[in-house]
Parts: sequence; structure tokens; C-alpha cells
Amino acid sequence: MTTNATVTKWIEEMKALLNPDQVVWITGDEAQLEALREEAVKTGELEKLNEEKLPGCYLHRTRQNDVARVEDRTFICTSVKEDAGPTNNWCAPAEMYKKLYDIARGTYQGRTMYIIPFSMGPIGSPLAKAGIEVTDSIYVVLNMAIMTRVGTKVLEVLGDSNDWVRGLHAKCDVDPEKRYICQFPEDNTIISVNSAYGGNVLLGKKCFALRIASYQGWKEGWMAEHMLILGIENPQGEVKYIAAAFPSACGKTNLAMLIPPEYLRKKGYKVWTVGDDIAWMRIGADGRLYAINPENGFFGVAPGTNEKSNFNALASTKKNTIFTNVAHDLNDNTVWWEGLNKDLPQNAIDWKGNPWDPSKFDKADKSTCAAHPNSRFTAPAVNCPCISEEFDKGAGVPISAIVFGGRRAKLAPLVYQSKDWNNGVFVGAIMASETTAAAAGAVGVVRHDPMAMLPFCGYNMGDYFQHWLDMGAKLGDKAPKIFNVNWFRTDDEGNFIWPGFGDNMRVLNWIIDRCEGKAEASETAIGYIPQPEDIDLTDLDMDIETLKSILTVDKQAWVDYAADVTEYFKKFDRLPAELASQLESLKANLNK
Ligand code: GTP
Ligand code: SPV
Ligand code: MN
Repeated sequence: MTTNATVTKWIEEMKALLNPDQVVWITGDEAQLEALREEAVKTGELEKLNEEKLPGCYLHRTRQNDVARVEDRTFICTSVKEDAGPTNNWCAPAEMYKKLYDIARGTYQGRTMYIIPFSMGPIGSPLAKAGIEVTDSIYVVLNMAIMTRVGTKVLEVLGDSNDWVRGLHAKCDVDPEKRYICQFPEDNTIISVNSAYGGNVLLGKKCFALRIASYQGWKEGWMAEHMLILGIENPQGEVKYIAAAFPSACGKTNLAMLIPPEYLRKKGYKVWTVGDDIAWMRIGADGRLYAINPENGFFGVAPGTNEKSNFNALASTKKNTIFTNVAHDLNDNTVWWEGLNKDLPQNAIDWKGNPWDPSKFDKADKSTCAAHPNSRFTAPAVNCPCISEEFDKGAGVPISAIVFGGRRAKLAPLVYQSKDWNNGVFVGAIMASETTAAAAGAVGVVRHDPMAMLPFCGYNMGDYFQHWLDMGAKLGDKAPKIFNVNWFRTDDEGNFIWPGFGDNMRVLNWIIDRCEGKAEASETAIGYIPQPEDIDLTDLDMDIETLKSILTVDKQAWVDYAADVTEYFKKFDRLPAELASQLESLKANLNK
């Protein structure tokens, strides 16, 4: 497959370690992938769905103990502990290599070793990077073939270069006690053992495109962020691009594919999706910040996805899609999840593989759900009706605004703008959000999640903040404007106050207007807040008083939050002085 000595040497090492019965290189040819699908159906790893209703689609169920990322078992292994920083689990590389090799040794016996050459970013794009993942899971091969560009072409473009990421995945016996997801940023290496789920094993995604790439970006002067990228086309046909960072299961896929409210569609507004989860950003020749989506598909949350909430995501799943841990509707051999529609399937198998009893279904009790709350679809980006023409080009799109956001029932207003870049870095650094089912552990607990990168930053978060500040200094007056949004404020009964989804376009329009100097704002202690009448409520069942209630800054709540941030910042050994001074300014502003 390749004469690249760095590749062949590593593959020989992996073979010696893992002891596979067979070795198969993934070429990217459709015939090879089709044969693998058939094999997976034979062994029960995949179930083929209704070919008429869902052509080329499959269902997969993972082990019940293996349904989400495992942050407490995720490690950044740098030679110096402080380089991993206070927010990451750390282990010395030599010790961790030994532990993982001992776990993985010989476990491919009786299995096939699949070697997947993959590209993050369009193959050959100056912004793309190559990786090679070895795995003993057909499910991983087929998902990687959707989520990334795979095959022989990647090796051709790589040539003899050593600039590629090594990814070892071994299912082992899917033992949660021996599960480890480890990044070795100094060696461009990832090792994942004892899982067969999503972000733990599709090594191009969180492990490479965020943890390893954030480290590479730090060293090489670019950024790898947990951000969607979308383009907003105005009635004059001009497209402006926004990148937005929200924590896992906090609305990136939904925002990336939103359909504007009817009154805006009639005026000619359109939204184009460039990416729904990850952005790699570099300063271009004209001094502006350019972003590409390194992925080639969407690994999206299924529950809550329906024709109304996210038409484009649902449309993306209608062919050549792999569904993981959703319910199997036996009536017509299709899939179902909570929030797809109101017709509870009467003859379905739940995500655990048991017959599902719809009469016991209680929305409030997750244990009665047919689909796992973190069940997902893996859909090719080309299926998306609103995919941007820039998606596959590799040059990147110029970013006008960066938006941070989280899931906060209280405190954070619907939207506010930072005072400048450095203040915007502070806004990202003090982000917090309620935890979701995307990671193992409690759900609904507010935790600090700077820039939505807490689980994904591959180095010391203090250095990461400094890197953001440095990028701003380089960008100067060409820097994108930075905003914060919160779609998730609730009333006393726990209902969301803001309608969200497509109506978020009303907020994006204000953001773009601010970037172009077209909208007014009121200065507050935390930043610029829109004048309520500048958020267009046309056709919405919402009065201006309700809108005002989610646009105000509750001073006392922010004083309390500033105290909380003060405590939080204490854990950073390498907190940039600029952020400490931003915090002091916030406190002073709140006291005025
Ligand atoms: P990851 O793939 O885990 O990174 O998640 P994500 O950030 O792409 O989140 P996604 O768009 O899949 O949304 C997650 C959940 O939030 C789904 O259940 C959505 O229905 C819900 N959601 C998304 N946008 C909104 C919104 O504007 N308002 C409300 N209330 N819910 C939303
Ligand atoms: C996330 O958790 O942010 C995801 C899903 O996008 S996973 O690929 O499992 O990380
Ligand atoms: Mn994500």
C-alpha cells in the first residue's frame, strides 16, 4: 500500500503487538466497504434496515456499559505533567504505553486488523492532516469511512512524510475497568482500548481533530476548536461565516443546519452548513481567520431530531447512514427515537436489544426510553441539503464572528457581545454548562467548560488561553468579533423561554449586524447586550417583556458567578495575567 518507511515500521510494530489473523488495508473502494457491511450483517454487528425507506442504512447496538465518551478514563500523556495541565488526567508516557500495550497485546488474535489511512480535511488541502487508525472493529471502519476521507489516496498525498497521526484502537473485551482513551501529543499518537463507542474509537474525531490537533495548533500557530461553522446568505447573496463552540449535546448540529423562520426565508435568507462539530482555523494571506471542517460526516445526537427541529439533519440520515443505539421499529424495519415523532412504535426493540413497552414510556424517566439519550447517527455530509459549496474545497471560509454558548437555565443572557478579542477570550474561558448524556456521568450539573474544550484540550488549558490571546494579537483589527449565546434559559416551570432551533437565526442576524456595525447595543458589566427591539420577533408568540427577561444582566447573580470564577481560576498554574485582569475588571464593573 505504501513505501513510507515511517508507516511500514509502525504497522509492523502493531502487527507484532496485536497478533492479528489477517491484515486488511482500507482502500476507500466502495466494493470493499460493501463487503465489510455484508460481513458485519452476517455476524450481527450491524442490522440492515429497510432498503426502500432507508437505503444503505444500518443499525448498531453497543454494549450497555459503552454508550458515551469516558472523560475520567481519558488521558493526555506528556513528558512533563504540567504540560497536560490542571484540567486533564495525566500519566507519564512510558508508563501509559506499557499499561496499554499490556492490555492490547495479542488481542487481535482470531480477528482482522483493519488499517485505515484517513485525512482530516479535504485530501490534499493545505489545511488537512493525515492519520492511520488500526482497529479490529468493522463498525469503526465503516464509521470512519463516513466521518473522514479514507483510503489509498491519503497515502499517495502523504508520500514519505512523517507528519501523520498514529491511532491504535483495540476493542479487547470492552471491559470498562480497563478502558483507556489516551493521547500522546508529543508523539502524534492515540491509543484507545476496551471501547467500541463513537468519540472513544473514531480516532479522527475528538482524539485527533481536537486533542492532538489543538496541541499541533499551539505549536504551529493555528487553532483546533469544538465549533460548528455555518454561512449566512443575505438577500443580496453575500455569505458571512460564523464559528460557534457549544459543549457536547448543546446544539452545534442544530445551529449548523438551521432553517430560518419563514419571514426571513421569504426575504431570501439562507443558511449553509460547513461543519457541525469541529473547526480548524488558520490566519489566511489577507490576515483574516479561515476555518475548515476537518470531518466528512456528522456524528449527531438522534433524540430530539425531527422534521421540525432539524429538517436538514433528518434528511441527512435518509441514506448511507449508520444508527447507533436508537430503537429498531420492527413494523417496517426502520429506526425510532424519542422526539422523532409522536407515534410511539408498538413493535420495537429498544437500544438494549429488548422488546420495548410503549405503555411504560415516561419522558421524564430516561430508563423507559427506547433510544439511548446519547444515541447517534453517522451520516455523510454530502447528504445534507444545505451543505455549503465551500465544505469540500479545503481553502476554508473567513470567519466574521465566533460564538460561545452553553446550557444555562439561569444567569447567561440570550446573547451578548464581548468588548474586544481579549475580553472575548475571557468570555470563553468562564463558560459553564449543564452536563449532558454525551459523556458518562451525571447529567444536568453545571460545570466549567472553557470554550467547550474541557474534555478536548490536548495541553495545559492555561497555555491554551494564552494561545487564544496570541492569535488575537496576530489578527489585530481583522479578528472575528466574539459573542456568547444561551438558548436554554428556563422559566419557573422548567420550560425553555426562548423557542430556539430555527428561531436562533434572529440572534445570528443581530450578531452579523453587529459585525457590520449596523446594530446598536447597550453596554453592561459583562459586555454588549442588544436593544430588545433589535431582536426581530416577527411571527413569534413572544412578547418584548419576555424577551427583555432573558436579555437582562442580573447583577447579584453575576457577582456570585464572578466569585465562583475566582475560585475556578485558582486551579490554573499558567493562567495568563490578562485573564486575571479581565476578571478584576468584571468585578469592578459589577460594583459600579
Ligand atoms: P455533540 O454532537 O455532542 O457535540 O452535540 P451538539 O452540540 O451538536 O448538539 P445537538 O445539536 O445535537 O443538540 C443536542 C440537543 O440539544 C438535542 O436534543 C437538541 O434537540 C437540543 N437543542 C439543540 N438546539 C436547541 C435549541 O436551540 N433550543 C433547545 N431548547 N434545545 C436545543
Ligand atoms: C461530543 O461528545 O462532543 C460528540 C460525540 O461530538 S463524540 O464523538 O462521542 O465525542
Ligand atoms: Mn461534539
